[in-house]
Amino acid sequence: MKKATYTVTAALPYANGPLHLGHVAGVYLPADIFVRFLRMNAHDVAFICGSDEHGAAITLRAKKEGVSPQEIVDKYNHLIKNAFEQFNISFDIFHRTSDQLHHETSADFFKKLHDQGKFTKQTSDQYYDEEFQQFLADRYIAGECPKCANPNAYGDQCEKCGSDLSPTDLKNPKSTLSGKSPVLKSTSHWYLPMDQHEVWLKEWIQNGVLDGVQQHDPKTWRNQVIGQCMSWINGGLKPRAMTRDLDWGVKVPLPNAEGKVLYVWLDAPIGYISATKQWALDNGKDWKDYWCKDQAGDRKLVHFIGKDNIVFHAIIFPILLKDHGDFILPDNVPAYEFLNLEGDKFSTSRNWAVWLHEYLASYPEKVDELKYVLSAIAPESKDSEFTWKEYQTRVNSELADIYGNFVNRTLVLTQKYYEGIVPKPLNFEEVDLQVLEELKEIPNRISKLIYAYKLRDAQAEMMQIARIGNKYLADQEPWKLIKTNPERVQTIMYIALQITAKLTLASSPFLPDTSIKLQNILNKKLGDWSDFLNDELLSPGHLIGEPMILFPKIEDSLVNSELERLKNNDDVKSNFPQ
Ligand code: B3M
Ligand code: ZN
Repeated sequence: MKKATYTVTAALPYANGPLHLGHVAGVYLPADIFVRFLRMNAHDVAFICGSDEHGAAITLRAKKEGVSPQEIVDKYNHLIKNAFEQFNISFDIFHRTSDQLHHETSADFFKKLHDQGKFTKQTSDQYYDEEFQQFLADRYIAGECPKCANPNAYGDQCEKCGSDLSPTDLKNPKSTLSGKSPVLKSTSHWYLPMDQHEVWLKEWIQNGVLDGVQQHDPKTWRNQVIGQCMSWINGGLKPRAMTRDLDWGVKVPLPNAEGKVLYVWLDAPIGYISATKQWALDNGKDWKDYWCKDQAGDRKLVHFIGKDNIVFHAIIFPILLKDHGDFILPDNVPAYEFLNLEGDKFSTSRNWAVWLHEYLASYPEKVDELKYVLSAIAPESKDSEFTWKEYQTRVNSELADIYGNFVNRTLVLTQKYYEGIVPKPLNFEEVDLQVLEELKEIPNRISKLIYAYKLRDAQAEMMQIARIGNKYLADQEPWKLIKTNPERVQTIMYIALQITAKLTLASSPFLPDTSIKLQNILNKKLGDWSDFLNDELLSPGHLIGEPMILFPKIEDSLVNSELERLKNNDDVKSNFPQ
């Protein structure tokens, strides 16, 4: 059977501030695990990301820092890109939407839709800040949310209840530039008549059917994603402006459109396409194989996102892709809930956050530890929480005491008894056969879970291999038998080494650095999921290397100093963006 092919995207982070652990746990790490697993299974995959460099998020940040938007995006594109590299997130490309290729790609996209009559032009009165001489859309305007009464809702969205808003929905609106009440002024924009798309969207989202053809299996979509989309659609979609009166962004490619740029949520998802184009150019590929119906075949487009981005990826972008006509639609939109921190929401304004680049600067050698903990607590189906205490417990009592302990014991005893040479097994006893049997099922369970986007359970299954190994050694006690029954020890150690090899292989998507370290020690390349079909990954006579401590214990002092740092941050207000 031909292997499915994939284009996997991870939400483009705004280049207006650093990434915190909430972003990592709920988008980038799961996407990376998914992609690493696909690659190990010989799926053709492109893993696409980049920074989102337009929109009010950027210009407001620039204003606050008193520098140009370009300086802001350069600074944070760099910071974010480096943090991803150091954290070993395996994007095929990390692009940026300020790039010329992106401007061209998104302007062409808009032009094609415009020329096909997919937009309607409307003139209306919109809020305007007289002092700053600027129209106030999106985050340029704030006021009370009509749905939940949050006094600080933005003109596009209430971050408290997640409602999708327009500036005119806000009660008591104020300009976020001047803080003053705005006036109304007439302006023209191009609107996407989303109301005209309700019928096919419903059928596509609920049943996975488009134009009478089954496109995806809706059972693989998360309930929250379908639920949120249906509640928007059933609430009635409204035409949404696809342009803005701003000078920072992709210029509207039409005559008489001076001072107008594309709405950031129109150009940002097209950023996935322009990033793919750049990657294809750099690697001698054809980007159309990854996006275009005629060439991509049944390639699966998968968007990893946070839950606040659902409407844009599961409703607006699919409308744009379908209207354009050339493109495939997403096969899945795995959206994550939010991660909290020490009993409170991550807050950039209060600096109540653990910043990825700061973590990496403090603990550059603890990349897999953080990956492990974040995957174990990932907010897959509901909000979850990161605490430093739990970080310590999971590293110490799971990674160190179970995983590390098992591997270390196996490697130390192999050196001690056999000078690093894999022993020849003699008689397999019932318990040995049982362990081998149990191990055979785990890779299939991991695969099923990953294809179903249940990465948290998949990682737990990987740890199950270490648990089985640990229990096996503890029950068999080779260190006691070595004097009285050395033949039996040969078999035990042979099995323990096979378990170690399987653990190394299964760890690769979740703990890639550790897996490489172990492959080096085992002196064996284990990067292909089909290696699981081989019962004997390490043959008798094969020479392995010296053991090392994989996961040093996390001291209380680390937990205490991190808690102290958070508390101090909370006292001294940060100047990071909202
Ligand atoms: N930059 C929003 C966010 O970071 C936005 C995602 C764009 S994905 C095309 O939440
Ligand atoms: Zn609200």
